[in-house]
Amino acid sequence: MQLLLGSRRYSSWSLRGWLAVRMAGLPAQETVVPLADGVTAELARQSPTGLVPVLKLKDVTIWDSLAIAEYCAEHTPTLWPQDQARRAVARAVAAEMHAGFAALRREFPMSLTRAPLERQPSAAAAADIQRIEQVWHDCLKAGGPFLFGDAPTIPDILYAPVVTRFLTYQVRLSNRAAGYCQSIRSWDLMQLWYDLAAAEPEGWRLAKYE
Ligand SMILES: N[C@@H](CCC(=O)N[C@@H](CS)C(=O)NCC(=O)O)C(=O)O
Repeated sequence: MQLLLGSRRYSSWSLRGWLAVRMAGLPAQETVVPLADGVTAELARQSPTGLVPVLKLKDVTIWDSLAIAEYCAEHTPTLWPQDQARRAVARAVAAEMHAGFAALRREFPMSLTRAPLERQPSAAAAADIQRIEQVWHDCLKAGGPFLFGDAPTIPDILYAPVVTRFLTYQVRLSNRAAGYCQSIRSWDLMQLWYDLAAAEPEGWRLAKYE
């Protein structure tokens, strides 16, 4: 099994795929391809879409982070909440995140090892942030510290890169949302990803994200 990833500093979708595979304990060999300006020849050769992450199994290639997470959840069902109603809500949270928040993604790219800076969102990105806070509040009022209880599930995996953006760009949040960001940031797998990102070659840095 091979997990193809992009630069850990910048590849938010790769972070999701990696968290899912690691949470499921799947024995994937990890290969990191440096991102550049536009799809590189290496990415075009290795990925059907030229995008990462990609999970390659013996007979199957999975080229989307949510699909990878679903595959992992079939192996490790606790990646979704066990209660049916909560699982249905978790799927809605995951789907909204996977398909949405384009303005936030565009204006606040994931960049893990740059110095934090305060950045003002456009009206569209501010609306994205407001909606994300609403979703988090609705989930966390049941107690947290993760969106669906005391252990991370797929919605937390999908929101993890958003948390890094909020931290990097010093987005002002409610106490509850800020507390959730700290829960994600102090998750041991997130610390490991940050450490691996910091150890990547300096030559992989992209000026547009720094
Ligand atoms: N829907 C895909 C999106 C994947 C995606 O857009 N990946 C970005 C990296 S975060 C990419 O590979 N970009 C290629 C590039 O920047 O050259 C998924 O969920 O995996």
